[in-house]
Formats: sequence, C-alpha cells, structure tokens
Amino acid sequence: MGFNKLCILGLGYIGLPTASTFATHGIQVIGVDTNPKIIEGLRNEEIHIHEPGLRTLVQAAIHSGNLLVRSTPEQADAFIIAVPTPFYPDNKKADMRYVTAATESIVPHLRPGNLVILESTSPPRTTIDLIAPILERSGLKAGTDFYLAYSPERVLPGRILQELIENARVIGGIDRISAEKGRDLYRIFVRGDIILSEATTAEMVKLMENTTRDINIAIANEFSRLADRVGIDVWEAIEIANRHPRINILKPGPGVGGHCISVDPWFLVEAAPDLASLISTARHVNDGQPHFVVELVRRALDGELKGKRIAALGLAFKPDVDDFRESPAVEVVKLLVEAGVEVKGYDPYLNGLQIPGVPLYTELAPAVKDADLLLVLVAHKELCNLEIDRLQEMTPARKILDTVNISGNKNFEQSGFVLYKLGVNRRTQ
Ligand code: SAJ
Repeated sequence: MGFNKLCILGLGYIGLPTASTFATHGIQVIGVDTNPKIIEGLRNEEIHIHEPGLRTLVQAAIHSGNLLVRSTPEQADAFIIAVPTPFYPDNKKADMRYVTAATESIVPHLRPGNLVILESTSPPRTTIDLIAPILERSGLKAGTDFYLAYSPERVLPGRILQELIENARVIGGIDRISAEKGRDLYRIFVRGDIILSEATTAEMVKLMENTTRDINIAIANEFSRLADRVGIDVWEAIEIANRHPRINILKPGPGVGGHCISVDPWFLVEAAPDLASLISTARHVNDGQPHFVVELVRRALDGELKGKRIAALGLAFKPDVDDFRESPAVEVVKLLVEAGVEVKGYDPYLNGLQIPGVPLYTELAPAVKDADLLLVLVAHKELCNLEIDRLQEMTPARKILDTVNISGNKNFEQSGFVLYKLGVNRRTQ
C-alpha cells in the first residue's frame, strides 16, 4: 500500500514540521490540532513556533495545497500521533491524557490496512499496553487488520528541519510488518538510516538517550559544586579532562530545562522506581542547580539578597531558542523574587513570557540600568558577543555572575567589573 494521505495529530514542535515536510514531498496531509488558536493561526499562515526555516516550510506546504489543518481527524492511509506527554508536577508521573485522547479520536476513522505511528515520548510499553487496546475498540486487530509502530522524534530544537531529514530514525513495530510499513512511510523524506526494531525497544531508545544526557549534565553540575568547594575553575578542569580521548564532560549551568530532558527520565523512574536510583538522583541534582545559583548570588552580594536589584540576562531554557518551558533561568529568577530581590529580566526572544513581579525586556539597557549585579543565565549569542565597554556604560553594577561561561575569553575585570562564576570560587583562589 502506498501512502497518499496522512493524518498528523498534534501540530507542535514535532507535528508541524513533520506534517509540512510530508506535504512538501507530495503527500496529502491533514494536520490536526485541538487548539483553535493554532488552527486559526495556520489558516492565516501564522506559526506559533520559532524555529529556523519553519515559517517558509509551512507556507510552502500550505501553498502546495497538500497541507490542510483541521480540529478533528479524518480517514487516511496512516496516522501519526505527535502530541505532548508532560508529567504531573506533584508525582512526576507521565500525563498520558493527550496521547489517550488523540488515539481515541482516530478510532472511528481506522480502516483495515491503515498504519498508526506514535511519536510522542512515552513510558515503556505504551504502544502495546495503551495504544493498541484503544485502537482495537474499532473492532480491528492490531498486527492483523492494521499496523502499529512507535517512532520517536530525536530532533534538536534550533535544528529541527535539518535533523528531521538527516538523523537516523528508529521504527519499532508491534510486529515486523508494522515496522516495515513505518519505514516505507518515513522513507518519503528521511535521508538518515532507518533502523527497524520492536515497539518497546524504540520507546526505551528515546528515553535512554535523553536520560543519558541528563545524567551527563548532572555530573557536570556536580563538578561545578565540587570545584567551588575545593577552589578550582571547573571550566578549565573540564577543558583539560576533555583532552582525554574517551572523556567528554558536558557543560555545567543553572540547571536542565526544556520539555524533554528534564521530563523524560521520570518516565523510567515511574516504570521501575526500585531500579532507577541513579536516574532519579541525576534529576534531583539538575533540579537543585537553580538553588545552587541563588546561593552563589547571595555570596556575591555579601550574604544579603533582600532589596537587592539584579538583572537576569537570558531566560530561555537554552541558548538561541525562544522556548521557556521548564527553563532553569526562569526558576532562578522566581527563587530570587521569593528571596526579596528586585529582578529585571532580559532575553532577546521573550515570545510572550511573563514572570509575575518581574519586568522583562528584549533590550539590555532597561534591564541593567539600575542593577546591583548582572546575572548571566543563558549563553545566547547576543550575550556571548556583548561588548563589555558598552555594557559598562549601561549599568551602575560592578558585579557580574556568569553561570554559563560567556566570560571565557572576555576580560570583564579589565573593564572594572568583579567577575564571579559558577564553578569558580574566588575566595579560595
Ligand atoms: N544543557 C546543559 N549543559 C550541556 C548541554 C545542555 O546544561 O552541556 C542544558 C541546556 O541548557 C538545556 C537542557 O540541558 O537546559 C537540554 O538541552 P539540550 O540541548 O541538551 O536538549 P534539548 O532538550 O533541546 O533536546 C533534546 C535532544 N536529546 C539529546 O540530545 C539526547 C534532542 O535530540 C531530542 O530530540 C529532544 O531532547 C527531545 O525532543 O526529546
């Protein structure tokens, strides 16, 4: 069976680029989202996601006539589910309500010979234990009457369009033929290797990738605390250690954010809490890092936070993106506000971000103009390329605390700033 018509559920960071890419490869795509604002926006060719090249791609998809946006699914040859899987903040368990609702919405439209792919990051066994039984309410049997597979997205925000096409892709079928059908579908645009496996393995692959990254960042963050304790410069130590052919320590910072790495490891903890102690500890280390940064701020301000004025520079969850979900920088700002600090925030993107009690600016000058301390939280290129003398003219602050090493090869001290850094304890040097 060829694939002439697809239905993609969820038009977010993954669903929209995927739908548009299929459409520009000549496939008729029905893009489905339950959020009327997203549908309305797309009909006017407005996109709600900042991602290099995405606007042009979506416009091309719409103009080709191959991408239609709808609020409910309809019959198609294949269905791709790409809705979010957040977690419940109180118990850190996966919130499968969007996945469940999207799967249920397919049931009336499912026909013999259809292929269903789940892309949403999900706890192990979701495809077999949750998705298959829901779809079988149609009266059709998974594996016999329709094909079912799990294929995780693994694209990096900021490089989505490129990685969607070039990355290797794993397709885990509930049986071999389902995996092969999945390969035939993604082959339409994927140029990277397509690796066939079974559904639960593919689910684990995704979770293991993001968990490994989380743990690697946790050890870097823990090194930053140890360096502070023993009185060395963690950035220098990491650079030297990384000259070893088998060592690649990641970068410490104010914590781990985004909707993936700070969430996915919990799905493994949920699956087997008794076996996942390292994973759980790493999560706690990374979630504790904003508190560590607040203590560094306190030290830089000689023990006093209340009433102090701080300019928080960079608020996104990582450099050069306009995504603030689970951002550790925002968490630091909230903790400072709770401690009685007057915070002003700067981020070149902002994208509608609001933090109660904190004025936010896309320009540096108003954020720093009356600050006691400048706190650098994200290595946006605007901050990495900052001219120190220009900065000095904008602010009365003489103290700068750098949590992401933008000061690596800059001489702040020569321009009259006292430089404090995460992972570098000035007092013991
Ligand atoms: N971070 C550090 N130090 C580092 C690297 C990252 O503190 O050395 C922080 C970032 O600042 C950010 C967080 O970690 O707050 C996550 O950023 P990231 O760039 O590591 O990852 P994401 O969340 O943008 O994308 C990840 C990617 N996964 C892996 O690299 C294993 C991507 O390929 C996945 O598709 C994506 O998660 C996802 O959607 O799951």
